[in-house]
Amino acid sequence: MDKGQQQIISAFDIKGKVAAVQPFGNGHINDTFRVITEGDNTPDFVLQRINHHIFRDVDMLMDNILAVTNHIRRKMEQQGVKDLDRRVLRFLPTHEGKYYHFDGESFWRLMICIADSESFDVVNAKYSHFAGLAFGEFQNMLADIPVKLGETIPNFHNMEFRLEEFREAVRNDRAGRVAKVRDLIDGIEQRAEPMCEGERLHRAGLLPKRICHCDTKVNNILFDHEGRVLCVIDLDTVMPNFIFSDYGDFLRTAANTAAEDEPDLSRVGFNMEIFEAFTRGYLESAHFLTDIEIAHLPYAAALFPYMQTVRFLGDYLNGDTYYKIAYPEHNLVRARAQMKLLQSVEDCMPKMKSLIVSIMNNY
Ligand code: ADP
Ligand code: GN1
Ligand code: MG
Repeated sequence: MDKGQQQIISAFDIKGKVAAVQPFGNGHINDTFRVITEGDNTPDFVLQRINHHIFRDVDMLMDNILAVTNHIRRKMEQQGVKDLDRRVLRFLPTHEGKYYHFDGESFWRLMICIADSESFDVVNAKYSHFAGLAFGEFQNMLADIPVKLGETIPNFHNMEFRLEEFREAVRNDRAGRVAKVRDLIDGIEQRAEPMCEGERLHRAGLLPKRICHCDTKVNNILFDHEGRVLCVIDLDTVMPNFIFSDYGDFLRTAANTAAEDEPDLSRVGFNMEIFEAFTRGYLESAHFLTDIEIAHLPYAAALFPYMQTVRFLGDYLNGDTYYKIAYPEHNLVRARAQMKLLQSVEDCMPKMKSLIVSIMNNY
């Protein structure tokens, strides 16, 4: 542990002595560390450097997260849930009573590390079913949050906006990379109109925005050792959105037969067993869904690999300014893998539609 980290941690109101600080997790946005404490009486902590180039209003960000975690904790208390510090994130205040510490350069936050938990980049059907239940329940609990949450990243999952941003990246060609990705740009443009269906339905008053997590990557859930969901984490993007966000982004990550950035495209595909298990769980717990929302779930399964192709390729064209990359062509490899996943989802469209009809008929 270096002196800088020690100073940052000492800004927070915690008991116990720190034994070590280690890098933690596979997130693309924040820098995350596990803070290991001495002895068994103090929990370990998770220290995060907030990416304030992406989350520009850190006060709004932390106010949102505190509102969300307090609301969920109250609901769970009413339901008699035990072990609350493993079921909902708990952030620690600084000695000044704030929920982040600014060290002159970066913003830091500290939360309790959820003990005996696991996070995965790959899950089986059983875990996916529990994840479906958990995200339906998460949206359910937040439906009556009494405060208006801010949009921590404006237009985050607005497909029309993401396409405008992408077209600007193509026009500017800042990194001189457009010529070698023409095939991908064409694939994006061919699908642009149908992929903006969500925004059109919303303007026509047919599709509501509800409080969603908006980053339901499978590694943003912590499971216990039996595969049950303990806690939904990474709450930076909780905001009003179409439920498609939470449904689609989980499938984008969990139902992919390969990694998000798999270079061998023959390994990338859409796993219908995971699709079915997650969809069953989600439909079991998300009782509030309208017929239009349910009918568009297969659209949502396609929308997220599509949106992610647009976002990864856009970042590649801009010279890799948004996502952390591990090697120079990483964003292009990610974009190609997401396009391949999208093609595979498109092939499964008829099967997905009939499966959803049959699940709904059996309720
Ligand atoms: P990012 O926005 O960069 O994805 P996350 O908040 O998702 O950051 O944290 C990155 C990883 O750290 C998670 O995928 C998870 O493995 C681990 N992690 C984060 N918070 C906790 C926590 N409170 N308890 C246990 N593990 C955590
Ligand atoms: C980012 O923070 P992380 O790694 O869970 C991104 C998501 C993308 C995802 C792609 C704030 O998620 O929107 O879908 O990478 N988060 C933000 O893997 O942009
Ligand atoms: Mg994350």
